[in-house]
Amino acid sequence: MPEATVPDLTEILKDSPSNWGKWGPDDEVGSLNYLGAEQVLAAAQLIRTGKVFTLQRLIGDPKGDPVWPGRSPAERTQIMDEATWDTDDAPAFPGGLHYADDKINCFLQGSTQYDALGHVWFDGQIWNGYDCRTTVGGLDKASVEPIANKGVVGRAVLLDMARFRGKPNLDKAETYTHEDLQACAKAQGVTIEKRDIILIRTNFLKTFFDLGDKFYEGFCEPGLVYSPELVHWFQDMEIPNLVTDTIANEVTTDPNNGAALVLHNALMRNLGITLTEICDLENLAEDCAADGQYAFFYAAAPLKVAKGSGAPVNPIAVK
Ligand code: UVW
Repeated sequence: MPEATVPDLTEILKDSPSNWGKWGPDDEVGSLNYLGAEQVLAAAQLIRTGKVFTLQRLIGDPKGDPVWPGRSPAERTQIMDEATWDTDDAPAFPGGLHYADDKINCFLQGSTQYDALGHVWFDGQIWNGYDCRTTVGGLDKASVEPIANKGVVGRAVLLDMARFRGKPNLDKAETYTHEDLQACAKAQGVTIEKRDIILIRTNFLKTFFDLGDKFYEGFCEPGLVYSPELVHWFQDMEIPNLVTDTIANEVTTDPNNGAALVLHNALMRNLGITLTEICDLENLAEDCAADGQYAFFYAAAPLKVAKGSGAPVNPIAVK
């Protein structure tokens, strides 16, 4: 679609629902307010075998780190190692201590991560109506810090869209709706309950490793596609957190209007739903297919980064 004909997000989302003010004028965690002690205790009942799955991708993967176009992969630099002590000016510690040190230069959204609620906006306002100027020089409002302080714990369901569609991975620009999510859940024999954390497997990032640089040609990830009905469903279901194995959680360019990341705005900016991206759901999905248990205990807390627009995370699923 030529850019000139792409409507503004203001126009696309003019009737889209909002949760601004629902948790007070100072709220910075949005729909995570749906997760309290009751949800944690109910989720704990799903722990049956003690199987643990970590859902983060490797940072500094020798095979490459998939990132949003324009971001660069993490760079790990070795600062100290045994070679440090090959030189005469090496630090000498009493007792002969040697050690390894390193650092990473990494986009906060450059690996598996939670987006802060203030990460995206349009029309001059971020989540809860805060002025977008509060993002200048770092997020004074709705940064990742309050999410990190709260933590995310509850019942999660895995919706394996790739397996549901009978393919190893979803294709570039392939879309699905909330109705497809429900059909997938039904086929898997699991019910999506109110306040569930929703995990969606596409295995699309397999193509990053298969295609190399060609992965970014005509970049358009598969994912959920905006409709008013979908946004109402997420609101009515009180979904606190949407977790996917793609870089940006939704179809990159909406095929119906040509706009980019419409759901980032409809779900995150307007409803306060936290987005978690670039997860590795492969081991978990394999296990769910084997034992048929698609609902489980989920816990995650991004790193506490002051004013951060997001932060890396290693979520954990326990069955
Ligand atoms: C953008 O918002 C551009 O990307 P992401 O949500 O993947 O960090």
